[in-house]
Amino acid sequence: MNDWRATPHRRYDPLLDRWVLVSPHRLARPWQGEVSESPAPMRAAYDPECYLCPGNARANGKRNPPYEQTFAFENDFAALLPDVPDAHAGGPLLRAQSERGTCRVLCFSPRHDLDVAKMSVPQIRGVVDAWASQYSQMRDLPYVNAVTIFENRGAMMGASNPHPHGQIWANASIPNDMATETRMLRKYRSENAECLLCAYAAREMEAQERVVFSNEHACVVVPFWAVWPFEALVMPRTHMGSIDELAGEQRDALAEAVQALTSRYDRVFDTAFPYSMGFHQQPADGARHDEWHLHAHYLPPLLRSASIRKYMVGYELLAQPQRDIAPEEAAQRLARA
Ligand code: H2U
Ligand code: ZN
Repeated sequence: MNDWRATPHRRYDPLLDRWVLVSPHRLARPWQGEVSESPAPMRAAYDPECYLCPGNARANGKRNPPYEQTFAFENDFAALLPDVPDAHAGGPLLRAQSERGTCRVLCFSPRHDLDVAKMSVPQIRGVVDAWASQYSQMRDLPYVNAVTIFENRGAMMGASNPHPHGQIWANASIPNDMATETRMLRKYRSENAECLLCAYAAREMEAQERVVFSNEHACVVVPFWAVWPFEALVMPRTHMGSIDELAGEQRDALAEAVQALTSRYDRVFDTAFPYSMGFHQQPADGARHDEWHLHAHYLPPLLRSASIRKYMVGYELLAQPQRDIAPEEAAQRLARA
């Protein structure tokens, strides 16, 4: 049997229909880039300068209410706008079309210092409820066919403010990854008469090799085809297409899974682990999507320490994703953390 942990190989990502190059032997290479890390400064529970703290003025002068749990507002610098004239440019080479949409910001907590990784499960449950209600509201906007819920954590991932918050973008066209996953989930279902992620979750639960955490209704794995060193996939263990479909105890279970994963992340390198995370869910285009299985991807860049990250550069940008540490090794480090 081939030793997948020691030899270069490639793994197939059945959700995005692409290959990932895995080079687990490479972590032994010499590294002179390490920089010593000073611990992140402690943050106050309230920052009078923060544009997301309760009662404060935002960059455009609007004032936040004195919110006590979560708070959602229309992004003042939204990438998508609801009122844009319909326009197309045709031809095989210079194609373009206008795009309608709306963007919101969701503050997870009134506390400036309370990251998801430090929240209690009931507090994260409040965030899950806010994600679900924002999802339902934005999905029902007349021009919306896709809703993307995400969080950028940490300056390394481009977060503009340390106050715990995420974003939700809703737009008229189906984004690339949602389109690819829809195609792949549909194909798998028609060829195998079962859901790709129901089958995958069951398979991982049986093998236990890449499971980071699980409870009755949710599981967290480092996917077999992970690209980022400590990438994780969070899945409800029941088949459903979108986050609003989660029943009460499934929401608690998801909150517990998010807590288990993010707190482990912070322990791996004893730092506020940066990541981008987001939910993939069925297109909100009014069609039936029995093939769709809600899931969240966590994509953290750190590789060896609080300051040494994986770069997606030459080969990754120009050929295909590549990783060093084996997904099984990453899963075990996270499970143990
Ligand atoms: P990020 O940290 O992931 O960039 O999200 C913060 C968002 O908050 C960002 O999209 C918005 C920015 O446009 N924002 C406001 O809507 N109002 C403000 O006063 C500042 C930032
Ligand atoms: Zn704040």
